[in-house]
Amino acid sequence: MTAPKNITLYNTQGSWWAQRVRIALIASGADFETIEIDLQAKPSWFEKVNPASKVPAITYGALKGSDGSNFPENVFRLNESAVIVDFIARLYPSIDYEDPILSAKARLLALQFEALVQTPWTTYSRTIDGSLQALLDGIISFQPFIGDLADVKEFGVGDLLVAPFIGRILPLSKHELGVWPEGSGARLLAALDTEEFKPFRKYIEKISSWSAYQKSYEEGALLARFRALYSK
Ligand SMILES: N[C@@H](CCC(=O)N[C@@H](CS)C(=O)NCC(=O)O)C(=O)O
Repeated sequence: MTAPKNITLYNTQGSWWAQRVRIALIASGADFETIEIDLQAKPSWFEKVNPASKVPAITYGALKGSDGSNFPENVFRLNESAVIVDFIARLYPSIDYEDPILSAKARLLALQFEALVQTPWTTYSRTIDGSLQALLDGIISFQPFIGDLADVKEFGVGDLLVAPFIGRILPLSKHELGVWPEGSGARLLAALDTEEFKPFRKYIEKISSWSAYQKSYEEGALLARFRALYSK
């Protein structure tokens, strides 16, 4: 295959969808450029990059040093974080597990996380009477999908799809950043600190130790985004 072309990422710090793509690009070792988009004041040309007007989006093959407003019409552009990550994985296969079985397990984990944890977490953290028990039940059903992945030292596409979401549960809880009664974050942390949730904590530790994840993530920006979102 010919060498990959220049990738430009249209990013917003604090966006978890964009963080997926940042992790993929950092893990790939690609020489990519980043253009920050202020979602409160999007530039008029941004709709040309992504008609859905959302981050993340990428261009592939644009000249380096573009400010985003002046790339040629025929440059390839792509949106939707999971599709962009797949595209990057085709260009840089090393961002996924070499073992197809581990790759499939991690993708299944990401899918199950969305169904079993993401939804009850959103309800718990964004509604005043969300159920802690429903969230804990979801995590218990999710844990078997972690299996041996928490012990494997490698990382893959499934892990990076889930990382921005699983990675913020602990910091947001610690800083009580939810639309929830005060102390809800502390109650969740106390529950997760028990033996029953050891696999979940272990998997979060694995993600947190990943250098591509660490480099993709600035806790200050994440907390600021949620403080603004929740007017806290
Ligand atoms: N399904 C899309 C979701 C992207 C998305 O919703 N991005 C948010 C930021 S986290 C956005 O750009 N929203 C537009 C806005 O706030 O105006 C993906 O996976 O890329």
